[in-house]
Amino acid sequence: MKSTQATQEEYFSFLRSVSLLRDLPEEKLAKIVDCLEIDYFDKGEYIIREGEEGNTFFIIAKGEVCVTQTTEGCTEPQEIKTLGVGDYFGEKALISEDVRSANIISTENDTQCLVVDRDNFNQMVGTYEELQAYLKEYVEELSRCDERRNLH
Ligand code: WNU
Repeated sequence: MKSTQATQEEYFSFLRSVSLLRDLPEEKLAKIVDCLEIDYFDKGEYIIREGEEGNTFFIIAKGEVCVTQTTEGCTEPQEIKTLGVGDYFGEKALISEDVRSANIISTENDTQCLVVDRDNFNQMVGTYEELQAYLKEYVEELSRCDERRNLH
């Protein structure tokens, strides 16, 4: 990300406020700020599509998104939750080395996401064991949720 130092500092302190990244060392966080992309989405726009390949991890900096997923016996994907500022998504495809497992749709105009690509995600997570363990467990829990949802 190329931006003014003021903006860099804003993103730095924002990222520090994201619970997942709370304990990351200073230089790691600064590195993430350096390689961030910012993406903007309008209301109704798909940020992630279930079944597609994905190589990015997202942190919501502004706005709101909803998570929907194909459910057995339903013609339309079902809404499973909404996420807001400071929440993140897209880790599952990166960690499970699988396609996207749900849709992520912006529910507001001018939703802003900080986007981390796979290489930087791996550097952020890979060298930090607690974070890796936490996310891995969370992703396994999501798989169990998916199964349960489709078990009727
Ligand atoms: C769910 N099932 C599935 C969410 C975000 C982060 C964490 C929950 Cl740590 P992806 C689609 C994304 C997926 C997840 C997100 O959707 N997601 C879920 C579920 O019940 N995915 N399969 N709930 S919100 C959420 C925990 O980030 O990653 O790359 O793309 O598969």
